[in-house]
Amino acid sequence: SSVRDALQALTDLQPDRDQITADILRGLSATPRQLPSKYFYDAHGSALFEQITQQPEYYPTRTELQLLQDCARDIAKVVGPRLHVVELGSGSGRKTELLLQALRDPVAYTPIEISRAALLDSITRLAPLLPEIEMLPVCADFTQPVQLPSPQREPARHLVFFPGSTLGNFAHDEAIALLKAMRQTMGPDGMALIGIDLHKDAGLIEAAYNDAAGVTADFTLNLLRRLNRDIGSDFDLDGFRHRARYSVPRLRIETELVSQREQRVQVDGQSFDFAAGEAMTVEYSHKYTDAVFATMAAAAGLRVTAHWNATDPAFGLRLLQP
Ligand code: AVI
Repeated sequence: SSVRDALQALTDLQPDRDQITADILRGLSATPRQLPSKYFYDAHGSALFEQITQQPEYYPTRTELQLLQDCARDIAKVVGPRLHVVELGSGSGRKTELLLQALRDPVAYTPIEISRAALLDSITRLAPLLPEIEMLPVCADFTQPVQLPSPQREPARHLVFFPGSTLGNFAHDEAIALLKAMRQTMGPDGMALIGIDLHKDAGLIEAAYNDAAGVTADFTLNLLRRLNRDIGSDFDLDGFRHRARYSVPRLRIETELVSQREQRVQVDGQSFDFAAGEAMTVEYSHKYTDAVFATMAAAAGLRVTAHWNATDPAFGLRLLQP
C-alpha cells in the first residue's frame, strides 16, 4: 500500500539520549538558563501542540489554514509543476495537505519532523490521500544537516515549506542560519514558502500563549516531564510554572519556566541550583514586520518574490528565492 511504502522509506535520525543530554546540560549551564524548544515535541508534546491549535485564543494555525485555503491555487500557479516539497517541522501535516492538493503534478514530499509519533501519524494519514506523491519522511532535528532522500522521478525544483511561524521559534542569528541552510537545500532555482506571524496588538498575542484552558502551560511543562523520562533528570513539575510575556521592543513572546522555590535539579550526575523566582527561557515566538523579515532573508542571500497576507489577525506567507 502507499502507507507501507511511505513507512518503509522512513529515514530515522531522531535525536538520541546523548544528544538531548548534551543540549540540556549546555542550556542549564548558561546564564540566564535557556532550554531549546525543539524538545517540547515528544509524542505527548506534539499532541498537546495540536490541542493548542484548537484553542480559541491561539489564532495562528486557523488563520494560516484559511490563508492557504484562499491562496493555494495562486501559490500553485507561482511555484509551478513537478516539485519536491520539503517541509521543516511538519507536525500533523494539515497545512501541507492543502498545499499538495493544489500543486500541479507534485513529485515527492519529504516531511522532516523531530517527533517520530507525529511523523508516522501524518504520513499514515497523507499517503492514502495523495497516492501519486512519493512520500520520503525523515525523522530528524531539522536544525542539523540532513541528507535529502532522492525521489524516483526527477523533480523540476525543490520547494521548502516552513509554515506555522516556526521560524519565530529561533533567535535572529539562528533564523538567518536556518534560512541559509534552506537556500542550500532548495538550490539555485528552488524556493521557500514560509509562514510568519505578523506583529499586532500585544494583548492578542499574549492571550494566544496563555489560553484559559491551560493547554499551553501543560505543553511548556511537558518539556520537563519528557526530559525526566528520556534523560533521567529529576525536575519537579510542581516546582516550575509557565510564564509567557510579549516583549514589544523585541517583537517576541518569551516563554519561561519559573522556579517556584529554591530547589536543586539533577541531570546526568550534575546538580543545578535554582533560586526562588528564577526564570529559565524555554521558547521564543518572534512576530515580524515586513522590514524585519526582508532584512533577515537578505542576510541569508534570499529575496521575497511573492507574498500572501491574512488580515485581522495578521499572518503572512512569503515566497523566498535566491
Ligand atoms: C510551533 N510554534 C510556531 C508554536 C508557536 O506559536 O511558537 C509553538 C507554540 N508554543 C506555544 N504555543 C504554541
